[in-house]
Amino acid sequence: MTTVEDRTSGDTGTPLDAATRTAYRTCPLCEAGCGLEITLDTSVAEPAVRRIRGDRDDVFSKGFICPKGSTLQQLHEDPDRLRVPLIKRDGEWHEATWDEAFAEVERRLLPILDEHGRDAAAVYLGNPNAHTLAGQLYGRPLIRALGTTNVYSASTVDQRPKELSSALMFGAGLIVAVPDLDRTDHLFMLGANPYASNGSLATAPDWPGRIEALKARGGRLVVVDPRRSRTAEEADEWVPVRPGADPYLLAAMVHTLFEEDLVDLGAVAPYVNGVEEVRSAVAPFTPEAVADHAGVDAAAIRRLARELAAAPSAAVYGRIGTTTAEFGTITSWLVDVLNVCTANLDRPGGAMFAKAAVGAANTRGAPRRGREVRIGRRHSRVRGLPESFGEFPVVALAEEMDTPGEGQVRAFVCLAGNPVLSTPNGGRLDAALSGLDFMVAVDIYLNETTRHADVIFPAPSALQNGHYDIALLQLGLRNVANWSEPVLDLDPGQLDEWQVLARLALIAQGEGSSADVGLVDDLMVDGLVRHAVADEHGNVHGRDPAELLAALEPRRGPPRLVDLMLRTGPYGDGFGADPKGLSLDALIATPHGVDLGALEPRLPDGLRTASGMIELAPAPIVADVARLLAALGRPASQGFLLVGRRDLRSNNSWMHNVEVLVKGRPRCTAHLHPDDADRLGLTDGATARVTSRTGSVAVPVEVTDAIRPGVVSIPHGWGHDQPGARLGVAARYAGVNSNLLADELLFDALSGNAVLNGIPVEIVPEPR
Ligand SMILES: Nc1nc2c(c(=O)[nH]1)N[C@H]1C(S)=C(S)[C@@H](COP(=O)(O)OP(=O)(O)OC[C@H]3O[C@@H](n4cnc5c(=O)[nH]c(N)nc54)[C@H](O)[C@@H]3O)O[C@H]1N2
Ligand SMILES: Nc1nc2c(c(=O)[nH]1)N[C@H]1C(S)=C(S)[C@@H](COP(=O)(O)OP(=O)(O)OC[C@H]3O[C@@H](n4cnc5c(=O)[nH]c(N)nc54)[C@H](O)[C@@H]3O)O[C@H]1N2
Ligand code: SF4
Ligand SMILES: [Mo]
Repeated sequence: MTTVEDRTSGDTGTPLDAATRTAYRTCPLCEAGCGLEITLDTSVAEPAVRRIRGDRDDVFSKGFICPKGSTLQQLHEDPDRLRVPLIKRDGEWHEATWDEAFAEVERRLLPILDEHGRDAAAVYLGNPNAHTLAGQLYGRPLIRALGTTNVYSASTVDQRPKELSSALMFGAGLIVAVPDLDRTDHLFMLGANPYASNGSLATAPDWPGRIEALKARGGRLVVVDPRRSRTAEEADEWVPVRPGADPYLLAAMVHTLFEEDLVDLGAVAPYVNGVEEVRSAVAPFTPEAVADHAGVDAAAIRRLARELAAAPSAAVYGRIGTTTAEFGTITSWLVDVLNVCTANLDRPGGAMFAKAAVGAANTRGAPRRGREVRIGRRHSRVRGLPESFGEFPVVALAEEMDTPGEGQVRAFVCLAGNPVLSTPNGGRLDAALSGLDFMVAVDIYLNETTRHADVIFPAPSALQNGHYDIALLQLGLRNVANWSEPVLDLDPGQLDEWQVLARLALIAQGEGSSADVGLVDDLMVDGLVRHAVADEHGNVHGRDPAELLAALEPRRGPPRLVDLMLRTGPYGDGFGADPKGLSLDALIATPHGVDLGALEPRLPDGLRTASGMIELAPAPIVADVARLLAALGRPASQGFLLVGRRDLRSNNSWMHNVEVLVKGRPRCTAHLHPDDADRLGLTDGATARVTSRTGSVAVPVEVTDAIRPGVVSIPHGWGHDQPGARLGVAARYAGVNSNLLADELLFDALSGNAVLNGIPVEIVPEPR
């Protein structure tokens, strides 16, 4: 019998007797980027996937995959996956040709922009944009073509605070210090559960294996989490912090370092500004002052700080539990303050910077030269929330749609996103979407969000796409480069996703719905070539752009752009300058990837701040510390605080239509501590009604002592019982939308990031 476990470890037990072909592809589902070995049956007219398992020869993942990796097959074959464009007329969906669908966008979108101005259109970029070449490369040109300032993305329900603190401290949003997991002696982790998530903002396959190796070599793992997560189970110490209180814990740890004279900047000392400002900023946060608030006693806080300082090497790492919080930016900053102040920044075993082969800000231009990072250059119309990195916080999206007046959003372009399930007060957004004049989506499903669209363009399945992790490899725990060729052809007449984005851009620019996508593509490559030859520190400085463009022939689209970026990147062949260097051809010849080595110290040259220094005390963050201090005086909430969690078999909102992943015990449940359950009269399997300011859900309870009393945990991405969605499997395992409870009024003031953890809720038993 083939069990699910067998299957997901990659072995279907089916003998591969037929004529087969083997393809290799990086899994695009999460940030781990595992190598997949995909066997195709070629004895049939349409090559069909027979088996997907971990690629044992992948230079980074070495055969590891999680249960999701092999489901690229199920996703590809899912009968609910959209394959042709859809147009909605009088509430009914009609299959359309590509030309008809683009014509419909032109016919309906342009008059809205003409009448109400460019800002009348809003764009939302969902998470998969970071996992597709189309999204990574052609999303921005579409935004530029739309000319709207109403740009939103999943980044403000995710990592924006870390991008902001990193930009202010090191010079760019993706110059993020990652824990050197494979060499560290001490990993201090907050708000992350890589046993479920496989790691985030720290790219490496097989976090579980790497954590086990850490333990095997005598290293120490401390996990700070209100839940005793799977990762906390593996830890030497679990610190059950109160939701949202990480900044108090960290500030008191920094305070302790100063108080006990343990601050040691190590090798980066000559490049650090602002140490004294940090000392005074954390002065009020004594361990005694924060202990109650943080839910961690003062002696433990001091000990945690001393252990961090004493470890031969250590890395502090914070993830979604720390960024989707009221003081997300301060917390993200304090994580790196601790790394710097314990001599752990930029050294093996500490927190280091990748040297990516493609696209990184810290491999371009002059060493130590960068521009001032500016935030809040604009403010949102209704609530005046600040822009960052060219985007408004997504907590402002619904109100921009449902608040009448000059500048109201009337049209919506949703690219690979499901904000009804993934952003706060999903109920309000759901209603706001139904009031729009026009919406267009690019997606693979007709789901809770895209059901509101007037036109949906289908994106190809991952097996039909080429792939390179431009963004994620900038956060690599090792330097690697890996290109994936498309495994299967596009369907006859089907457009690639980049072509869809390019055609939408051309429509928005007024070029017409049948203009040639080559226009957008050529403009992109021209721009990149011009930048490359102008970079005095690059490997093609001063070369003739025409020569480079000729050498990139005959490729078009993402392969051409990736080839250019590889060749002009830090390991590139420089179009002949270094014949052994990287190019797309070189990567195609090495389908298991190229290992470029362990992380190496990159400072000070890798800094891109305006000062050329590490800014340990960025002014906007230090100013915000007053808010943190003020909140310390706030009476602790008496009710419950809602936090989320992830499950290994789930991926945000969109993989619940894969039967092998969702079957079995229900995963959308509320975790409650036994003491709380007793007090409320709730037992395992009973239904609780959980209510916040914004909404209410009825959800089955799982009683577990793996959670701090006073905290309830419900995973996000569920609630698939919406009429009009076309998700046959997911509807049978619907669950509830936890973001009906998340409140759009709760956000990190500095970054605008949503608070998704630590939401005040009430719980009562639901009568049967
Ligand atoms: N309460 C709570 N809410 C959260 C979080 C949390 O921890 N708690 N986490 C937040 C985080 S970290 C994130 S990243 C966001 C995610 O927020 P979103 O990006 O809005 O949501 P996803 O569920 O990732 O939805 C992705 C969409 O892209 C579609 N899709 C999948 N592959 C492709 C493709 O190749 N091309 C195209 N065009 N579409 C594709 C899917 O069908 C789906 O509609 O959710 C956030 N929301
Ligand atoms: N299987 C799976 N993998 C995924 C995803 C998925 O949905 N499923 N999503 C992907 C995406 S988009 C992302 S961004 C990453 C996220 O990757 P992770 O950050 O590792 O995400 P989680 O597994 O949700 O772990 C967050 C932890 O924070 C804890 N937490 C909640 N509130 C607090 C708090 O106030 N303080 C502290 N210290 N901890 C808190 C939660 O209990 C939880 O254990 O995962 C990626 N990988
Ligand atoms: S860990 Fe992530 S990248 Fe690796 S197989 Fe699973 S979903 Fe894919
Ligand atoms: Mo995310």
